[in-house]
Amino acid sequence: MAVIMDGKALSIKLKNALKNEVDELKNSGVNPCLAVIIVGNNPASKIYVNNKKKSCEELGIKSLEYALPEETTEEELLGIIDELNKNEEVDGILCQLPLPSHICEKNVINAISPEKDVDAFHPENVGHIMIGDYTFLPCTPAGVMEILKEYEIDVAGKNCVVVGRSNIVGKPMTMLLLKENATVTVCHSRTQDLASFTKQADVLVSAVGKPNLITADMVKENAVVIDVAINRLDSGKLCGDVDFENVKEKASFITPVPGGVGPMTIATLMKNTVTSAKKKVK
Ligand code: BQF
Repeated sequence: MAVIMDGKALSIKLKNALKNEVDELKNSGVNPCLAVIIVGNNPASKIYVNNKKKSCEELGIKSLEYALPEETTEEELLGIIDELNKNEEVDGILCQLPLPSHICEKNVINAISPEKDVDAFHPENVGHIMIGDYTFLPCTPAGVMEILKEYEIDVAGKNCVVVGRSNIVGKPMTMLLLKENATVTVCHSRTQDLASFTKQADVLVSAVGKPNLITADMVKENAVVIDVAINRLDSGKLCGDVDFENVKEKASFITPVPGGVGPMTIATLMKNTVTSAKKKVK
């Protein structure tokens, strides 16, 4: 039976430490501020944006919410981003993804000033992550690395398998594991015989979005299993990619959904916002 890795508890611990940093910043006259833009009515996006606002409140970070209607044009959105780029009060800017299909995500990501890009999606920040010298951490992958650190799991020399190759999770996850000297294999929708790879994994990270994609027969005995996905079942319940009930009997460590990686994504976002605000201290 695996140790269940409590991302929720760790996120609270990290946010408590960040709260002290926010208090210190305020004492030196700097008020951290995060601007969150949401376009349209995607119900999951609304929940995520609320989670971000709530964490800002807990830490004493000011949050500005721009809830824009579905019909917002790309031009209007880019105009708001431009204003926020110029607004010296604002330390971090994020635009909640996905965007409605008439807006080009690439144009939006490229419009956010790299200095305020707390999601680390701008190509300039992606480049920094690739080189391994960066200020803004990629939120979800950095959250995963914090969980591994908390449970004293050293990935150096281990076989790590990342399932999923998105720009948001899979690719930056690969870079962070590589930085810590793991041997990393990336699997994706076109991988032939996924199980032949996952069975070799000492550390398995799944970021796909398919319930029960990872079953117990695909997992090596005593593997560390990190479930990054958030799937909403018809029942309304959340689950990840991993068949948790069966895999937990075989793994040595496993993250639950909810309460695993998700809260750590938000904690990293708060950390990036504080990092950005710190640049203002004279
Ligand atoms: C939890 C996200 C897919 C696509 C876009 C806590 C979050 C989720 C779960 C959360 C996510 C997922 C976010 C839990 C932000 C993580 O208790 O398990 C927090 O708010 N997340 C996002 O902003 O965009 C996404 C997943």
